[in-house]
Amino acid sequence: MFEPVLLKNLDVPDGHLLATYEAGGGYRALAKALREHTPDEIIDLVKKSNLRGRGGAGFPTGMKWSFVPKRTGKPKYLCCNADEGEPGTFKDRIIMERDPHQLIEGMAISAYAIGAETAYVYIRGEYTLAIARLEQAIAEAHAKGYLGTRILGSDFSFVVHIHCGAGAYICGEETAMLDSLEGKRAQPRLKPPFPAVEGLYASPTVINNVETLACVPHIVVRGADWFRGIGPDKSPGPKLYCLSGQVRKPGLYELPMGIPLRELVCDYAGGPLPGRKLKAVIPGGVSAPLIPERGLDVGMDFDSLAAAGSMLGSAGVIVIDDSTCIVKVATRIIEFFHHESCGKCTPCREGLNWVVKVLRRVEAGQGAPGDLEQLAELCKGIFGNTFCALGDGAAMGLRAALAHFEDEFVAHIEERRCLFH
Ligand code: L3W
Repeated sequence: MFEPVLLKNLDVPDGHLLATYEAGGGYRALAKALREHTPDEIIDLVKKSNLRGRGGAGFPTGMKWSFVPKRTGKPKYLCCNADEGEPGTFKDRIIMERDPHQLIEGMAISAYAIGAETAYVYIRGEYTLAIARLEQAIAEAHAKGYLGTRILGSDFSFVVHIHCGAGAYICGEETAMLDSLEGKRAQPRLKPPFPAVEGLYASPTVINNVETLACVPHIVVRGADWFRGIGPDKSPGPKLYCLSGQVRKPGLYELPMGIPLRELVCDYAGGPLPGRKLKAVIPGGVSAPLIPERGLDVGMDFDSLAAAGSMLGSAGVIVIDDSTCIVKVATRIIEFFHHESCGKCTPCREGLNWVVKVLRRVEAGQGAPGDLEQLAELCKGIFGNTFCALGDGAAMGLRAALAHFEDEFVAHIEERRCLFH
């Protein structure tokens, strides 16, 4: 049995309150970091732990922190990406609702490491309970001296502000999020420069996901070796998996990184609904290409999933059974990306518009010979040609659906109907 780390307070009554958090050892990591370690030592510790970003891309956290220039004369910022707009993803919401101090402590230690005195939590506006709980937790932490000036008697001062999003998926893309924080329309920026060098208000800015930051206090208290001992060495740690779709026991599961996808879906989440068979699984939010049933013996970690042609992404695991038409799944997903495209770059704005038109007619049984070739051509025009990962995610997902379930697309075109409805 895996002992939960990030979700250890999930079922503790009043787990969101400071008193409960302190009773479970909360804020000892911050005290230890400030008393026993220099900022550089914390960066080295996080590097040694091999912690990788839990927002989607899996970039090494300690390395990202080390890119922040030391002496620029500019303020440095920490931004917590709590936008969590990826369909099928709800892990960060649970951390913020049930254990907000875990995040605040992680942010304080991370800010100390990179030399930031100000942080923003960019939180999805629909997350009303999480917003209320975070606001309450920030006020409690201030009152107790875990936030504010000269924290715990040290030279380190740090404040956290909450900024609520207004419902745009693109704000989860880190540079669009920075534009939104600056009061502009959210559109991705060209990288480089990366935010670590030139981010919020053109100052060095580290952007980390909620779950990533929540790992930091545990690494400080229990050590880098402990963290690396959980799951694959290059992609270690406790991991939150969001299970949804056509599965018996949907919900949030904390298990080691690297657990086989089949075990996660069939053993932990109970497998397909009664009388149904597994058809495919989307392992990491709709930006991650689907994996057909025969490919489910793959580890749920960044490298194993990349080698299998998909990605861990946000670990939003969406289960699809044999009652579902993949043409319909692909059309709904591309409609989502098309709707959420910010429109800044042409391949994404025009390409997805075109893809949606073709997919809708194929889905409706009005497709024409050549439509599948056209879809493949459009994916080629989008992939790798956009400012941000939105267009790539859409193209990769559609390519996987076409590659693994071409027969369903062909049937829609040739028989002029859906075989499932
Ligand atoms: C400094 C370098 N920094 C890379 C940083 C970069 C970013 C991170 C990953 O996201 C996935 C996709 C989406 N110097 C650097 C450097 N960085 N090289 O490392 O960068 P990258 O470019 O590999 O990926 P990305 O485009 O940031 C792609 C998903 O992330 N996504 C994330 C959303 C997250 C949330 C959330 O946390 N709540 O919504 C957005 O597009 O799906 O899977 O930090 O700056 N040489």
